[in-house]
Amino acid sequence: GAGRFVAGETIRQAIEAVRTLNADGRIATLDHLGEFVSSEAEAREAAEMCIKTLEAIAEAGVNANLSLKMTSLGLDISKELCMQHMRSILACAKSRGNFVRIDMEDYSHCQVTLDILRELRQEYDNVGTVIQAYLYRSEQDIRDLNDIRANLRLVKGAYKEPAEVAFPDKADVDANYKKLIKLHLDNGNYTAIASHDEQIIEDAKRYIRERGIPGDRFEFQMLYGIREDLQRRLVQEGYKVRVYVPYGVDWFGYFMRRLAERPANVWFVLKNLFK
Ligand code: FMN
Repeated sequence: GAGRFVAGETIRQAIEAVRTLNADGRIATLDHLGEFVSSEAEAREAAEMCIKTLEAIAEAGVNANLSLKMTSLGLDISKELCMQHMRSILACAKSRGNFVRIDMEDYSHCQVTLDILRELRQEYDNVGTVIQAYLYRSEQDIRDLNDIRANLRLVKGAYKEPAEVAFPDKADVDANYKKLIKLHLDNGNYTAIASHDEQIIEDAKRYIRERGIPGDRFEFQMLYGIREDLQRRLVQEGYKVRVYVPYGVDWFGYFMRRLAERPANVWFVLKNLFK
């Protein structure tokens, strides 16, 4: 087993992890790991896994939606191929009354991701994506996405990006993050605040309280196994908390990014890699 940060390798194990979260009031988003797709056949398999996951969620009756990475659906092979897979996945989600979040990957995929979101939103309303506060362009993107009332997860950003496109200083990322949360909330659009940073979370809570923003307009999100104390505390305070639950055999990339974020995670990564 992959251990503390990954919910298991099978859909069944992932659903069990969601059940446990649901039991104490947390909801979930399931992500079938698999980023390194090089063939059309692998992309099709990944799309089928997304559909199986949506069906398993519906059959189990658990409270979870789906997160996915479009590079795993063949985005680097062809945009059209990826869009076809997205349409099948969204049709399945729609028939099950569920929602799909497109994770944001590195900067080279940012524009095409937003283009695809726009196109898909003409046919489906149950899809959203992610905006990264470390990118200079993100404020304008949020303003532009207001015309489709985009449902966005806002994050700091996890990839290594050059100073040409992203704030190099953490303080600037944090300040921009707080600003973007307020901007998207003020526009009246659904805002998922995905962070383990208590300073960011407290700032968002204060703003939400001051403005009287209704509870059906936002949620907090955290990664499976990280800051469980904070996850539970927010639930106790009455906030909606969604936990990102990765599962599957291809979890190496997931661990490597946790490591890149915080070198102190190295022992967890090593322990989990060789367990
Ligand atoms: N980072 C991305 O670049 N793209 C994503 O799609 C993305 N999704 C995330 C989903 C969740 C639920 C969380 C908690 C984080 C996600 N991140 C994503 C990672 C954040 O950008 C960030 O690297 C990480 O949360 C550490 O920052 P923090 O101190 O705000 O938690």
